[in-house]
Amino acid sequence: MATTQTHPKQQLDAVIVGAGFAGMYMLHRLRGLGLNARVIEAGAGVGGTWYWNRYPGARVDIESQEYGYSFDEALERDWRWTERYSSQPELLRYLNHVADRFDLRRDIQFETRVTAAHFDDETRLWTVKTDDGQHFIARFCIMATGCLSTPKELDFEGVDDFKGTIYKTSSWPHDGVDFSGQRVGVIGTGSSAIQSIPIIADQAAQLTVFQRTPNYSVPARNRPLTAEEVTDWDNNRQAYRDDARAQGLAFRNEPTEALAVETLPEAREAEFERRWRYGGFRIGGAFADQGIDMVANGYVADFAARKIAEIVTDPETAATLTPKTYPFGTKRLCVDTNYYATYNRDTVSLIDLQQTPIERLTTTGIKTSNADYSFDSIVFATGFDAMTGTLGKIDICGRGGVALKDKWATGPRTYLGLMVADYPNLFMITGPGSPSVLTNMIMSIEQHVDFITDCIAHMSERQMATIEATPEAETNWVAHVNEVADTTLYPLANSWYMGANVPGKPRVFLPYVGGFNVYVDACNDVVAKGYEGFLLKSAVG
Ligand code: N01
Repeated sequence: MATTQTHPKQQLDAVIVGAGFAGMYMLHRLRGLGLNARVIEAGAGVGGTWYWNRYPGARVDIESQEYGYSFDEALERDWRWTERYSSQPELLRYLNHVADRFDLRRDIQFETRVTAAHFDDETRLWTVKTDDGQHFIARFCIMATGCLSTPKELDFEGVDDFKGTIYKTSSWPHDGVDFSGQRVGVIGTGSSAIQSIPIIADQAAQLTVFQRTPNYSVPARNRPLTAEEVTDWDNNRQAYRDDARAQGLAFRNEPTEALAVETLPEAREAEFERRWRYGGFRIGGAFADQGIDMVANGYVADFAARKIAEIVTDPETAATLTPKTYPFGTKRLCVDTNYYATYNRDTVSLIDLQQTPIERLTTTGIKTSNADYSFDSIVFATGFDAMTGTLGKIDICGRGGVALKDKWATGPRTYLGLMVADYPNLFMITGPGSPSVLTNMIMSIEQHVDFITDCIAHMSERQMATIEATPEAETNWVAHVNEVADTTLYPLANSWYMGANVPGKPRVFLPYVGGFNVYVDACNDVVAKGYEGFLLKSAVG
C-alpha cells in the first residue's frame, strides 16, 4: 500500500477501477473516444485474477484460443497459445503483452487501491479516493473490479497461533513455493484447490485435504496445441468466435436440444462418456434438461459418481469425494488434471469436515473435532466473496449520498448488471445480474466494454451529461434475473453463485442465467430503442 500524503485533485473524464482483462480493454476503448481515462489498480502489475492467483496448477478452464481478446485481429494473429488450457504464467505474459502492445501502462496507476467513489448531485461528477490520499474528479466511474477478486476472510479460530506458514491460493507468493519434504494441509476443495492439490501432492511429504463439501470435477485433458489446431483456429477464427457468441455460455460447448429423460440409457451413457473423454465443460451441457430437471440431472450425477468410484481405489475415500447434497453443475463445475487419482497416493489423505469439523488452528496445525494434525504449511483455498464483495469494500455513494452497500443490503439490484438506479455514470463491467461468471468471461467483458463505449459516444453526440438506470427498469430486471434462476436447479446449492459461501450474505442468485446470446439480444434491443430503461439527462436538464 502506498503512503498517505496530500495530493491535488486530478480531473479526468473517467476513472476505471481495476487493470484485469476488463479494465485494460476499457482503457483502450475510452482512449479511442479521446477521453482522458485513468486506471487505478491495487496490484503491482496488470492481470487482475491472473496477477493474484498464482497457486501451483492455476490455469484457465475455457480453451485458450477462445479465452483471449477478440477485439483486435492483429493481436489475435500474432499471439500463440501453447496449450489447450493456458497456465497462469502464460496468461499473465499475454496480458503484459497486451499492455505493452497498446501502451496501456502510462495510464494505469499501480499499487493503489480505490477506497471511495461519491457522486456529487450538483456537479454530476464522481470523486474517487484512493488509499494513498489521492482524489480524482471524473464524469464516469467504471468498476472493472472482477467477479472473484475479494477472498473470503480466514474466519478460523486460532489462525494467528499457527507457527508454520500460511498460504492463500488467491494471493500466492510471486516466487512460488517449494513444498518438498513438508507436511501440508489444504482447506477447501473448489476449483483452486482441485487444480493445486495434485501438484502440491507431487512435492509434499504428506498432504492432508480438509473437505467441507465435495465438488464435481471433470478431466481437462490438457495438452499442447497441435500445429493443425493452431492453423485451424487461424483459418476459422471469425466463424468460431461467431459460433461462441451465439451460445449461452459464450464458448463453443456443443449445445443440444436432446433431453436426457427421452434418451435411451445406452445412448445417454455414450454421450456422457464421449463428453467426459473430450474433457472440460462439455459434459455440463450433454442434455438440455440436466440443469432444470432433477431426474435428468440425476443421470449425469450418477455418471460422475461412477467415474469417481472407478478412479479412486479406496471406496470410503471415493464415497467422501462424491457430492450428494446438490445437483450436478449447480456449484461451479471444476476442471482438473489428476485430481481424483491424487487420493490414491499413500502420502495423501482426505478429512471429511462434515463428520469432523475444524475446531481451530493450533500452534502446530489444525484441530478437528476428533484429531490434531501437524503441518509445516497450511494452504487456504477457501474462495471469494463473489460478485459483490469488492464493490462492497469500496464506499460507493450515489445520488443523495445513498451507500451502495445499503441499497444492496438484501442483494444486488442492477439493470442488466451494468448500472444501478441513482448512481449516474457509474458502470460495472460484468456486474451482478449479467451472465458474467456463467460464460467465457472474456466475451462477456468485451460485450460490456463495447456497450459502455457506445453509450458514452452516444451521450457525447447528444451532449448528454448523465445516464442511469430507471428504478422501474432495475426492478423489472432484478425480477427477471430471479425468475430465470428459479427455472433452474441452481438455487438448490449452497454455492458462491447464491452468496451462500459467505456467512450473513443474502441468499440471491448473483449472475444472469438466461444465456449470453439471449442477454446480448436484450442489450441490443435496449440500445435500438434509444437506451430503453435508462434515463439520459443533458447538462442543463
Ligand atoms: O473457491 P470455492 P475457489 N471451512 O468457493 C471451502 C474461479 N476459479 O477459489 O463448498 C472449511 O469454489 C469451500 O467449502 P464449501 C471459479 O469460478 C476458476 O476454489 O463452501 N471449508 C470450498 O470447498 C471458481 O468457482 C479457475 O462447503 C471451507 C472451498 O473452500 C471460483 O473461482 C480456477 C470454509 C472454496 O471453493 C472460486 O474457486 C480457480 C470453511 N470455513 C478458481 N470456507 C479456473 O479457471 C470455505 N471452504 C480453472
